[in-house]
Amino acid sequence: MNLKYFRLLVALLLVNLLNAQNFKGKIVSENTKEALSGAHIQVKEGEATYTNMHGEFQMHLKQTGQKIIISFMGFETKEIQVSPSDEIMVISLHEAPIQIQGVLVTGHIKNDPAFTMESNDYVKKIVQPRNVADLFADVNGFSLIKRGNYAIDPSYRATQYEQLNVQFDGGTKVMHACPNRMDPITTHVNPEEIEKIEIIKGPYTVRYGATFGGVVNMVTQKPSAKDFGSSGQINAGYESNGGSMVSSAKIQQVTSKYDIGGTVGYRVFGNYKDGDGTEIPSAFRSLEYGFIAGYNFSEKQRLQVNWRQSYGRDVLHAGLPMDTDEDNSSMLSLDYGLTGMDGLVKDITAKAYYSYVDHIMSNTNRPSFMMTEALSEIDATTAGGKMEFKLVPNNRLSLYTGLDVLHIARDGARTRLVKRNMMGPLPMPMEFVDKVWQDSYINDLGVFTESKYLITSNTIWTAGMRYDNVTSEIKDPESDFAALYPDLDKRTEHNISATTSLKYAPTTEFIMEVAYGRGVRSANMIERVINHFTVGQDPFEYIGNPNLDAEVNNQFELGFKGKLPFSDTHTNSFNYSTSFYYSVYENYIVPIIDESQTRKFMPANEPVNPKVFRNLDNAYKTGFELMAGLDFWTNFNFNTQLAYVYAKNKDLNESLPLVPPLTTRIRLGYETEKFWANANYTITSKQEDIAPSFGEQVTPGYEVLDIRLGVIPIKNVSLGVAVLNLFDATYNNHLNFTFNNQADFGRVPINDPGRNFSAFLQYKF
Ligand SMILES: [Cu+2]
Repeated sequence: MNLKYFRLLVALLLVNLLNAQNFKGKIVSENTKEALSGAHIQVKEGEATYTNMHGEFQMHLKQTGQKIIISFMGFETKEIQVSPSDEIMVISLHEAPIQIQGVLVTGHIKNDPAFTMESNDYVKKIVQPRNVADLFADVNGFSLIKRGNYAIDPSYRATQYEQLNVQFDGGTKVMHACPNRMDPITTHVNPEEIEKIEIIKGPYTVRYGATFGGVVNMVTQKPSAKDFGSSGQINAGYESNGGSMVSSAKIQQVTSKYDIGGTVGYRVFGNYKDGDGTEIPSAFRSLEYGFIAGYNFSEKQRLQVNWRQSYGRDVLHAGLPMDTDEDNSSMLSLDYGLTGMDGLVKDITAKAYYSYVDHIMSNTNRPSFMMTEALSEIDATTAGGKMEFKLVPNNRLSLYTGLDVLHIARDGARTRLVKRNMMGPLPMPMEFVDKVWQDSYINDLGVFTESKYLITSNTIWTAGMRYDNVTSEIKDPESDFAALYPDLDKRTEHNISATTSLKYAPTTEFIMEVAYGRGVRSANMIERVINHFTVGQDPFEYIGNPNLDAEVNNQFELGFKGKLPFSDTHTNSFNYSTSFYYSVYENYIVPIIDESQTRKFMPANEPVNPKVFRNLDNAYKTGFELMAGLDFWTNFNFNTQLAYVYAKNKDLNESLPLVPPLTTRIRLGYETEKFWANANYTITSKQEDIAPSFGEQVTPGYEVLDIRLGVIPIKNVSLGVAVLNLFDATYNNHLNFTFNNQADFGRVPINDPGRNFSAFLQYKF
């Protein structure tokens, strides 16, 4: 480095030091006198900081009588005038009426699980119509498994489906009915309602249900104390590629005693075109509405009820053998919270929910319809709940203990009308009925205890353990399935999972974490009971295996994140975070070709031998995520992110399926209160580590540039415009399915959308 610059740097650092802190404070709860760590302190039009683990902070005041604003989640915001002083000023905050937010990540270092990550605040900076799964598209480590434009599943670090514990609002689940996953949990809520997405990167907590790979919690927007009175909003959006329209509205009334709110949304998506102008069958329509009401018995006690329904219609799935005629889902949830009690038990929270999905799909518009008309009518019921106690035996130790239950039941059949065989049309079509789910259920009863212990003032140790009692039964087996598994009976599994982690935060601007988690997942219903259906990415028939052992993930992780401010105001800083992980799997569940079995449906078709789900023992996964960013010139930010996964199935000597390629994201943004703009450049590398036994092929790399602008032209109105895939690149992600049973396409991967202009308008009142 040039000596002149070095001197300048030293001088700058010295100026920072000379500008030393002249105000010290401590933030405590008015009620409990407990120190509050992570509270935000902002000098009006100036510096901002957070309290450390003792609730303490210090800052520099430029003059006497400056106003500071102190805010902390769960407490009322306080504004006071302060002056430079040598004394530590103790400031108490008044607790806000409790709110059941269903959030896992609060920003309180002492309470949050290890290795958490939060997505952006979607509600504030919304610029384009979205699917829920699109919300994951720009989150480091996430990829999308696409079968078209509707049935999109998130994949995190090559972990997907039931390997991820995907939920709403801290525990509510809606399980899909369709064996082809045409209706994953992400399709049952209006994406404009999602406020943020929280991620726990591995099985590092036992409090939110059995977790194999990680927890994904989608937090929906709820009425809060911030918006007392009546308010609402209307949203409308348009996308040029497909001529798609979305519209939604929301109204709410909030008082200190109760709050009620209602939402409704309607979406019509057309078939999109890829970069070459080829139209991809992917259109759909959907309607959603929801209702939420809360009642505060006191400042410490609240009950909340949430009801929502969603209806999908005429959904085209380019990568699946059929299309959705109808998909209807209903969900009811109840949440109760009692907080801030005196004595050993501090908080009690309880949750109960019920959801029902019915699904109708057919092959009416597909080539196979000529031979056989197929119509499936299937349903899924999910019910569950949770009760948790927070115990605080002393001021160093917190214990969370409780139980949760999850019940999943599915039934339904496929009706086939065979019109032709190899000899030609049949004089008399023949009808068959195939049991899709064979009237099955899986019940999971879990008990858990997790402790958080403050070893030193800046080191937190977490340890947790849970036991899951999983019972399953196939109540109405097809005769050939019963013949294959003669001992079919009710089955009980006992799963033990555990975690331990250390969090070290020497300053408020640096955290280092190390964690181990053992996550256990009993086989899902497809893996257990599917009977000669094509449910994979390949043309194989699949046969379930009700005797599968539970899959185990032993995951180790090391990571740190921090911030280096380089200006007085803390608005300019260098941010960084990184995580490295290694997973050793036991009893990994993989479908394997079974030469002792033969195809049941359309026996003339290839391949002749179906796949049967089996446990394998030699598989592992490793990878990392890196992020480095600069906040500069007050309103600018520059960010670069890298995510890499390597997974190996040593038994088959190939990669595990659905492993995303190395992904690099580069983002430049400008942000003020009234205007924001950003450019996202995503470089996805070629993927050569593939799973040929899964029907995978090498996927070339590609680069995509998206540009988004948002503006608040007048009060209460925000307008967003975006150009996605500006260069109109023709590409497909490695995790996209291939076209399936489509007249105009062979078995090649589905291309992603080409250039797409979009606009989004929001009016608040
Ligand atoms: Cu379906």
